[in-house]
Amino acid sequence: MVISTIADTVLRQFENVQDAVNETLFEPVIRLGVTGLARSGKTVFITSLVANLLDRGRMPQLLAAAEGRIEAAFLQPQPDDTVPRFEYEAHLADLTGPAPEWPASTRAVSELRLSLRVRRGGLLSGFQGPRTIHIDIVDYPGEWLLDLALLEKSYADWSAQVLARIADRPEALAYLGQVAATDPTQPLEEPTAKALAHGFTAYLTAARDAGYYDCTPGRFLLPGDLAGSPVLTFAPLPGQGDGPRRSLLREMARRFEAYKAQVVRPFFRDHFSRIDRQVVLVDALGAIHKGPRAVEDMRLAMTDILGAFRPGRNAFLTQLFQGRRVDRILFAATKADHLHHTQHPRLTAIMLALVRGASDRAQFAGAETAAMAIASLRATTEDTMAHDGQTLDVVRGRLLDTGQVAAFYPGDLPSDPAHLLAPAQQGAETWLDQDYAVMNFAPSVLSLRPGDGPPHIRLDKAANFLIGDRL
Ligand SMILES: Nc1nc2c(ncn2[C@@H]2O[C@H](COP(=O)(O)OP(=O)(O)OP(=O)(O)O)[C@@H](O)[C@H]2O)c(=O)[nH]1
Ligand SMILES: [Mg+2]
Repeated sequence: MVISTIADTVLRQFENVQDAVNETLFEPVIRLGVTGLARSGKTVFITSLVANLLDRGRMPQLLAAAEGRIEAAFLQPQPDDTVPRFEYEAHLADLTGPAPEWPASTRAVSELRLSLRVRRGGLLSGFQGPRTIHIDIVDYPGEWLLDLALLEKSYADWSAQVLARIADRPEALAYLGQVAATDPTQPLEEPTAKALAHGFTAYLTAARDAGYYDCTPGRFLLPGDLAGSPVLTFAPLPGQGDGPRRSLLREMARRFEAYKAQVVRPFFRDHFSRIDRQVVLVDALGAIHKGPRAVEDMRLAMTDILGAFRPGRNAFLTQLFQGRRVDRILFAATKADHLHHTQHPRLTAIMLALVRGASDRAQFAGAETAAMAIASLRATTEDTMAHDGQTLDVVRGRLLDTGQVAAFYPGDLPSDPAHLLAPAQQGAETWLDQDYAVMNFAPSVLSLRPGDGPPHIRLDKAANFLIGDRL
């Protein structure tokens, strides 16, 4: 434990030096992290951001673009040889082809390097030629940040907490039955361990589908190439202490520690600690649609996720960051094209309430934060319709299941987020006064003018906050 902590730190310091050398002598690199819970819109965000940085016709709020200082933008091989490349071309083809579709779910961390050749603004502009600035965009699941909390827990503590939390969830019935039929102090038999891990993974999958967000260990749902390996073949079991030698309990505890050492820590060391700018995507509308329980659950998950951005609270992270930190964090409520723009400020307010503390700068060790409602890829147009003698602000788009074009009124979001969050926190089963609908729209068929990227809402403003000051 101690040795690997020291090794992490030394590696970090070496990288810090290397980054600093690169930055001053050569070309600055901005590492932009993109995260969010499952289906929050990460892949679409990155694809559209890159497309709109390559073709900047729809980026008036990105100041360097508006001032015409970005002379060129191009994709380059990324610097990290062991990280899969973000499949930009494939995702873009999905979204902008003749029969557009949303990209498939992604399962692991991936990365893309976009380089911009930028002329300096202001006084320096006359003296220096254009510089190249690299933007390394890193896509990683928000669930992996939830794993940070595991580092501070022993297997016994973790098991006790998980078993208590899931005790009355219908999705956990089968797994709890398995646990009841297992004696953890028995000698380890691999098939038993495997069956328990399977059962627990099945519970996590069902829980996620039912709208729970507290589905850790994060890698159980997104195993990537670790699927089936011992670090993922454990599950929570009741029991005190380590259990007898060679017992199921003891081996489970060992694998739990291996998961922390070989999965969780390397992610924070190799990816998370190197991020300069972070966007956290939140599908607040999706959670509201699922109901109060999903909203409360998302709030709890977001609180945990954001814990990772307060390194002072965690000894391992403090050591890893060595005073370096994420210096800007954007909270973005995605899929805002489901709402008429008159409701966007309310969506932003709700998301901010969900990530409470976000507006409290001190909590993020001085990082600058901002909040916006965005749509990475706008799939609707706005309209106003007469309904029951009133006018209704609606959006219009092509439905994903039927292909029909429909007008859609999602419900009136409250101007005070507490009207949603309070009942959620108090355990309400359904919303009292409103039903919030979410329709799944298909991406529109696009005919882009040369120089224009795909249509979006406030993606330019988001980009300006995230990287604008460095261009
Ligand atoms: N209308 C609309 N829908 C969007 C937008 N962005 C994402 N979506 C919807 O949200 C779904 C998930 O988006 P992704 O970008 O795949 O989300 P993700 O976070 O990468 O999801 P995972 O890889 O499964 O974690 C898409 O399939 C779309 O249905 C948007 O800007 N507008
Ligand atoms: Mg994805």
